[in-house]
Amino acid sequence: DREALLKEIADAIISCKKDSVTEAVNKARGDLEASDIIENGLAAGMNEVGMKFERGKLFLPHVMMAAEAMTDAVKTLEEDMPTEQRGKPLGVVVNGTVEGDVHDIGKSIVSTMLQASGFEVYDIGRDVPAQDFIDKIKEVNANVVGISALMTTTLPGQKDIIELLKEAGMRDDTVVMVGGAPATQAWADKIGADIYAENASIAVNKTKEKL
Ligand code: HCB
Repeated sequence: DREALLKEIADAIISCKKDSVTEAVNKARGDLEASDIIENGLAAGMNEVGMKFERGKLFLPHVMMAAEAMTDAVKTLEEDMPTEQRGKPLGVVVNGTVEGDVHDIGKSIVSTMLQASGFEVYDIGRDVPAQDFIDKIKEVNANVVGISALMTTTLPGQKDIIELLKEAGMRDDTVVMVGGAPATQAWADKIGADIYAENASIAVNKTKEKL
């Protein structure tokens, strides 16, 4: 059943073995939605990996292997996601990870899910300087910016981008969404972001609501 399939996927991520992840994901592909597999299987496993790493039960090379397996699995699952075809996109989104931060798994999942839900998405990658966010928003005339940060040390990068948007006179025309493990609703309120997205489905729903 669904629970068993998802647990097998999460366990495979926790085992940090790419082959087990591929096998478990392929087993579930026909039966479960790609987004369900990503959020409740792969991401759930990755959360556990994070906790084990924090407790010193797993080491960085393991985390890297789990991350690589997860990235590959998400790429495969993207093929299964039906893109909601519409004449006009729901909105234009620039999504990236702040400067100094190479964590991009969660950010990329959010980009994929937004795209699959009918948004036009420009994923500008990871370790991106604040000014590059602004330049891209201007270039593609985006009305939403998604800003990911996974470390307490890089979290202030989200605030920097909001400040630059204000300076450029673009703040009122841009919905600002922040995400990443150390971000919270309280942090989002403090820096004046419009959306705090705890995960990719929330990111999609809240973005739809704001536009
Ligand atoms: Co990394 N790392 N890491 N790491 N890493 C964390 C983030 C720590 C919390 C682990 C720990 O020590 N407790 C920690 C940060 C501590 C802090 O806050 N200061 C940490 C550290 C310290 C580091 C290094 C410095 C380690 C080192 O080299 N000594 C180094 C960073 C180098 C750098 O960035 N300059 C590093 C490296 C790595 C990798 C490369 C091994 C790997 C990343 C691979 C990659 O991303 N391509 C990695 C990983 C995988 C993690 C953990 C284990 C998991 C992160 C993850 O992918 N989660 C993480 C532990 C944790 O987060 N608790 C650990 C799964 C995804 C699905 O969740 O939260 O990223 P997510 O995304 C969600 C959600 O936040 C939201 O939706 C997503 C989908 O549901 N969201 C958005 C995210 N972005 C959004 C954008 C939007 O627009 C909207 C919503």
